[in-house]
Amino acid sequence: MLSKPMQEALNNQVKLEAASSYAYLAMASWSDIQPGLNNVSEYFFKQSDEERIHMLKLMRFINERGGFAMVPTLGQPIVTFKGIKSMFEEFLKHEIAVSDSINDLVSLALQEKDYATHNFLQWYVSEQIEEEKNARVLNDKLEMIGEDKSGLYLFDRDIMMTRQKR
Ligand code: OFO
Repeated sequence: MLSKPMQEALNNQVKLEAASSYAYLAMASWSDIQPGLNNVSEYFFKQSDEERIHMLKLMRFINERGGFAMVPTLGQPIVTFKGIKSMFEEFLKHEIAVSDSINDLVSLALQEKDYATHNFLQWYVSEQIEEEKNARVLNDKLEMIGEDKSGLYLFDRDIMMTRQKR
């Protein structure tokens, strides 16, 4: 059975995963209308779906453990970007915030001696290592490319491969 504070913290994480899904959906849509960024757009559509799965996994766990998973209210995410570079910076910033939040959940689980939740959260810990790394690698590549159009062409062409390796 989940304690009240644990349940509340997990529901906050549900909201954060939903907000991630929304944020990446906005990135997908913005990229979709930029010339030559079709694969970047596809990448974020997929990323958005993945975040929804993270949210669902949490909701099912909360209910399974005797809590009540609440569908959160969401605000509008950032929908337009100065450019591809600033969009990917937002992406990394967001993933770092999610990792911090997962870490806080893990320490709360330990504090509460809730080892079932602690065990469940390990999946998210590994997932965040992967997601943060991916976002960082993509930012590094964009940094390297700078204003080079052909570099950007290759970046878009190859971006889905960085997902397939996962
Ligand atoms: Fe849910 O993994 Fe990214 O945010």
